[in-house]
Amino acid sequence: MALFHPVCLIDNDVDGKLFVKESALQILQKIEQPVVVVAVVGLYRTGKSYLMNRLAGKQTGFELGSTIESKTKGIWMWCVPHPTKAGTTLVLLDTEGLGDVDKGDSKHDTKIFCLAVLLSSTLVNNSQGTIDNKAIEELQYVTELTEYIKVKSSDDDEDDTEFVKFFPSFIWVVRDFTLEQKIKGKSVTEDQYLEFALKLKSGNSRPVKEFNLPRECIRNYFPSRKCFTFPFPTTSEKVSRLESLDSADLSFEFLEVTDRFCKFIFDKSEIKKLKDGYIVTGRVLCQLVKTYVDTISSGQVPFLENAVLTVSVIENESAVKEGLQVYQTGMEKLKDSFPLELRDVCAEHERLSSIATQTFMGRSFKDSEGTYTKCLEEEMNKLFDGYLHLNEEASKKRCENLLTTLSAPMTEKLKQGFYAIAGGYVLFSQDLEDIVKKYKTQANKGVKAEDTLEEFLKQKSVDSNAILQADKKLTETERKIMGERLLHPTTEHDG
Ligand SMILES: Nc1nc2c(ncn2[C@@H]2O[C@H](COP(=O)(O)OP(=O)(O)OP(=O)(O)O)[C@@H](O)[C@H]2O)c(=O)[nH]1
Ligand SMILES: [Mg+2]
Repeated sequence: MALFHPVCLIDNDVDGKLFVKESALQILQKIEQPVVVVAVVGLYRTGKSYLMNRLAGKQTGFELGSTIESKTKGIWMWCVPHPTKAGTTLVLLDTEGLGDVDKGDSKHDTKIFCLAVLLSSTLVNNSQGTIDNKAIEELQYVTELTEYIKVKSSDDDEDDTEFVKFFPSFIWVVRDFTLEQKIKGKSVTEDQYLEFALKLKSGNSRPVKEFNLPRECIRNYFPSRKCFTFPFPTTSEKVSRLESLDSADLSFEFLEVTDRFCKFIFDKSEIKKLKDGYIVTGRVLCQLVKTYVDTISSGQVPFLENAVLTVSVIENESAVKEGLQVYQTGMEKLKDSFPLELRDVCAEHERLSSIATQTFMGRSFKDSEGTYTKCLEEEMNKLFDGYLHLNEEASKKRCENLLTTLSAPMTEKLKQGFYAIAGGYVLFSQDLEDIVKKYKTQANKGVKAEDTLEEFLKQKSVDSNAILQADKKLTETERKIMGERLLHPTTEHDG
């Protein structure tokens, strides 16, 4: 499922309130593949959209701005096939630049930042220049995360480490990096440079605490960190139209870091997972987006466990449906060969139930109480009862048809009064016995073979009785006539 262009996922309404775009949700809803979600955050006008386009392997896509006004609004999404992980979709989230003073809601940026953290498996923090105190202070939103995101609704005193189970890995990207990468005269790697910038000061004074707080937050919430320093991309005249430039116009070093950055994301960025390792597919991400945006935009604090619970309900309901579908499709096929013996229907029921349960398990999520497993079982048993009934009906019909065919000559004879003679009962009984014999030799009559025969014989016993009575009467009369003849042997001859 590839989208040829980015779409708006989360937008601002006229009052600046965030809302989800239904059309984008429909795209996510259809993605059954696991997703790697890379979100970029950072100050406005710092080349975030440009970088995301590079990740999509495209020159253009997310719109760039060429003025000083911030361009991207809300959160935009681009779903592309993962370039190196087959069967996986790469979801790129480009966010509205932070720090633009024109915004109405002072908490707007925090909300965007929180959503990026909540939805991504890799968070790219984009900044310009150097990682100095100013750059870290610009990431003040991390210090508010505990206020804006909670793990459980019950626990007041939360352990920061709980976040780690839900939070993305973290990449700090520095654009237009001009400094020499040296600490105390010694060359260092980009990662060492980042770790140096995040070093804590010792002491308990207020300035020290203020200095340490964002650093502590970054270190605690994002234990997996990586840094890339990008040099200035091109000459200053060309930089404002970067997307229309050939790679020949870009500096070699810039291209090298861009390639390394993209390769790192493709190789190391993990599939988005929920707590306990549950893999997020496009469909699950769709539920997460809905849940989180609804909560955040209504001014409430999203509880990660609640979101997981909401997703689990939706996913488990779908898992039951999917399992049931597998079962039903199989049983519908079996139905074509009804009537079957009970053991054959049962065997197929068992086989399909087990496949359906496996299908369910593949998708179910946190069904520790077994509520949905039970629900699937109950629904399958209900369907099974229906199929058993259909199998009985099919058997009954086949047996009835068979008996109608086998007894057709007898029916004709009855009509013509063939048995209405002395000794007719014996003839009728022989014919009936014949029918039963033939009936019993026929295969594939199904579960209702005995019952239907019994019912047939019950019906025939009415005829049988009538014939017996008539037979008795006729025999009696005949005997009487015979007796008369014996008594008066001449009468008849003479008469
Ligand atoms: N100096 C410099 N300019 C860049 C770089 N990357 C992109 N630009 C230019 O910066 C301008 C803004 O780029 P965008 O990618 O739109 O920046 P953004 O961070 O998405 O901006 P907002 O959406 O407004 O937050 C464009 O003119 C780009 O050509 C870079 O690494 N260095
Ligand atoms: Mg942008």
